[in-house]
Amino acid sequence: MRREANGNIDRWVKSYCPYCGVGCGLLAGVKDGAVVKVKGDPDHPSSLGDICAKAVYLPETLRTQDRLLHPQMRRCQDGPFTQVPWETALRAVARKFREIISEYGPEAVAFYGSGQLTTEEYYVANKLAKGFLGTNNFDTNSRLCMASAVAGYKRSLGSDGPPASYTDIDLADCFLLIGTNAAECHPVTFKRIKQRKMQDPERVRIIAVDPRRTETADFADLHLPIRPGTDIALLNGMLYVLVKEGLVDRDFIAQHTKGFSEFMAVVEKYPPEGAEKICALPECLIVEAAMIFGKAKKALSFWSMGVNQSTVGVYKNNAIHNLHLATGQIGRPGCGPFSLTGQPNAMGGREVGGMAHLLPGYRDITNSFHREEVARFWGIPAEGISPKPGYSALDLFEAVAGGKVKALWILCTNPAISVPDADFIEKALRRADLVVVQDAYHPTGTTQFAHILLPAAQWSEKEGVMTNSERRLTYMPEIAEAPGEALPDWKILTLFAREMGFQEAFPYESSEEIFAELAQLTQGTPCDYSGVSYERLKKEGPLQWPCPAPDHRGTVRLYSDFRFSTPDGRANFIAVEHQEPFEVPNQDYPLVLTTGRVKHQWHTMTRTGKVQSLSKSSPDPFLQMNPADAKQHGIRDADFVEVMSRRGKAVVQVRVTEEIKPGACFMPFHWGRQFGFYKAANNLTISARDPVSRQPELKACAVRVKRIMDFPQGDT
Ligand SMILES: Nc1nc2c(c(=O)[nH]1)N[C@H]1C(S)=C(S)[C@@H](COP(=O)(O)OP(=O)(O)OC[C@H]3O[C@@H](n4cnc5c(=O)[nH]c(N)nc54)[C@H](O)[C@@H]3O)O[C@H]1N2
Ligand SMILES: Nc1nc2c(c(=O)[nH]1)N[C@H]1C(S)=C(S)[C@@H](COP(=O)(O)OP(=O)(O)OC[C@H]3O[C@@H](n4cnc5c(=O)[nH]c(N)nc54)[C@H](O)[C@@H]3O)O[C@H]1N2
Ligand code: SF4
Ligand SMILES: [Mo]
Repeated sequence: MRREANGNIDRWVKSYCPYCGVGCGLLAGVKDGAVVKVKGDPDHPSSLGDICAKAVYLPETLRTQDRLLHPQMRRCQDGPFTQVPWETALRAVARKFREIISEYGPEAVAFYGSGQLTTEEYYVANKLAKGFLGTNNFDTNSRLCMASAVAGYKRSLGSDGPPASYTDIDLADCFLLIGTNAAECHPVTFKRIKQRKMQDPERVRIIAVDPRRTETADFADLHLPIRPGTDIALLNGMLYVLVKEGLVDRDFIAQHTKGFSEFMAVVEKYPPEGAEKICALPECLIVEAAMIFGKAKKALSFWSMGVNQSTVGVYKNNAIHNLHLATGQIGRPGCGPFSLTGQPNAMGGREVGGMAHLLPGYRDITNSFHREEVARFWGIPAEGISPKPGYSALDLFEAVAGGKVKALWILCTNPAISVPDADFIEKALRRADLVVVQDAYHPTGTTQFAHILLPAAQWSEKEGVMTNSERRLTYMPEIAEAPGEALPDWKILTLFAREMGFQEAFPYESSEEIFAELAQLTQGTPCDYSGVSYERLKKEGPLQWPCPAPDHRGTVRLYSDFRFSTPDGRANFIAVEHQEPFEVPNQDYPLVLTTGRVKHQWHTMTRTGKVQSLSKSSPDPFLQMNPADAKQHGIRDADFVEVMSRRGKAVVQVRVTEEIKPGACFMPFHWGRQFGFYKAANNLTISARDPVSRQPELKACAVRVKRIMDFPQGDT
């Protein structure tokens, strides 16, 4: 028998993966008080024991040389840091915040957070900013990630919230994977899709829509390599075919939706031969995709950044919903539109109202009734919450650069690397009077711009709750002690709130108290989890919202009565038209650059970058180019090239490959400037954004590529 490799583990503790929104359950193996091993938790209903490599190597990311262990301060952004006690650091931030607020008003201070905070941390930050400091300037990296999906759900279905569940994968016979490389970015969900396909390979069909032939597309029955940014033309084209072929569900449309005829007036403009031209895709593939989807008994659509990160990101979402509404593929087992959430708790962030235009419980800043409800709950006057939405992520950095926002507190995100147009972001950070960075590590791309550094406890060193893509809440325990003086983010925020004089509203001594408060505030809202408690999550395991009572078992599927969250219960068809990306290629910048991820790196690499086993498969950024484009530019495989956009430059090695569509090129964005100034994809990207969701177009900007060095061929 193989010796159990876990032989010398003292105990196994159930936890939750702090990487992607699949939200796998983990078992953390503890030895001498430290997490030394991670494996899948077979009892977790979202992952059934499965995990991916990133989670396996979590222990190596915990006690690294560059952990930020103590609060530190410095006079100016170029000076040396001095270690200071917690009280000194928080008092200094509070003093500066008070000064700025009294001179320029509360809108001159801001927080920029992350979908990797726990729900409790998110809630405290949000409550502090919106209810007590009087600024709605609390936005997060979700703006770069799920903002278009949130707005898309609201417009089409009346409320945010993915309607389906992972169990629907086991029942579906058609999968539309659009703008998602789930095989590399949501591997455990993708594996479940793969298993479903293998169970019934003849009947189950997978369609992948991506300008690149990714690992995901490679497994699909049908790959549609569209020109970047043309998803709406494709989806409208598919709808055109569905209508002509009589594959729409007229009863469903009549009983449960509205706006179909206005919508059809637009769809009429997209016969597949027209869509062919816009998408640069053979007409027959569009017809084939429509026929597969239309004939499916149960169709699920999954999407992520190829859809959301676009100047028409919201409309792309609406186009996906249109497809499901026209075919009645929603609310029943095995079907539905299902956005794949990027980060482990981007969903929780939405529940606490963690964006500049939202309030807890899927409430809106601009809705006076919502503001009153929340204000009453927080014990402040109704006018205590400003009716004006705060700055959304990119608008926030612009406000900092323009001197309108003077103090910026960044927590659990690394914008110097992850926000488009890195030059601009650095300029903005340099302009601020106060930059506070609360991270687990130092240096990072962003800590370099901090005046004050606050050391955060990270995964396994703090407790909290997170919600995954399928609306499932998992409790994450504190397993090991945080190193140095690092504190959980909720604790840091609570101490700061008290320093600002809000002791009564921030009495929290534990994360559990915060959760209980929030749970109560969700009562009667679409994301009602007033029936969830730490006690239940620990005893019964993860639960899916809505879960409105202590004896409620949670909800697998939304809209199973086909009553949508709109005032009249009908879902909205939304007529959407194709629009080109903001920056179209021309003679000077002839290629479209799209950016994204590789399998074994996580975002800005503060964690995965330190794991050799993960980094060796992708040690450096690269540029995928189609052979036709490469030839035209005199570029061969493995040459080094300079990639130029109107905003900046990157230098990378080229991979010449048929895997990417002619006219497009791809570069991963994980590498920030500290890995080498010109390794950063966000030197190139554009901050153009969707007018509704304010999400930036990280998937398309115009570039030119020039060979600067042959790949050394060697003597042999
Ligand atoms: N390994 C790994 N996994 C991750 C992450 C990570 O950093 N590393 N991050 C997590 C997070 S926060 C997120 S948001 C998700 C993101 O997960 P994904 O969205 O799957 O990842 P991306 O690589 O950003 O983009 C997906 C695909 O969109 C395609 N695409 C580009 N433009 C278009 C277009 O116009 N239309 C269509 N249809 N497709 C297009 C790209 O070619 C790319 O393959 O991954 C999560 N999981
Ligand atoms: N070009 C391009 N740019 C992109 C994208 C793209 O596709 N293309 N995708 C965008 C998307 S979808 C996303 S989600 C963003 C992600 O971008 P970021 O959020 O900037 O990336 P991360 O590396 O995940 O940053 C998390 C930070 O929090 C720290 N951290 C980890 N755990 C904790 C903790 O418990 N507490 C605290 N306080 N800190 C902690 C980490 O060390 C790290 O510095 O990138 C966006 N940027
Ligand atoms: S699939 Fe996502 S949630 Fe699951 S182990 Fe991998 S990174 Fe973690
Ligand atoms: Mo994301």
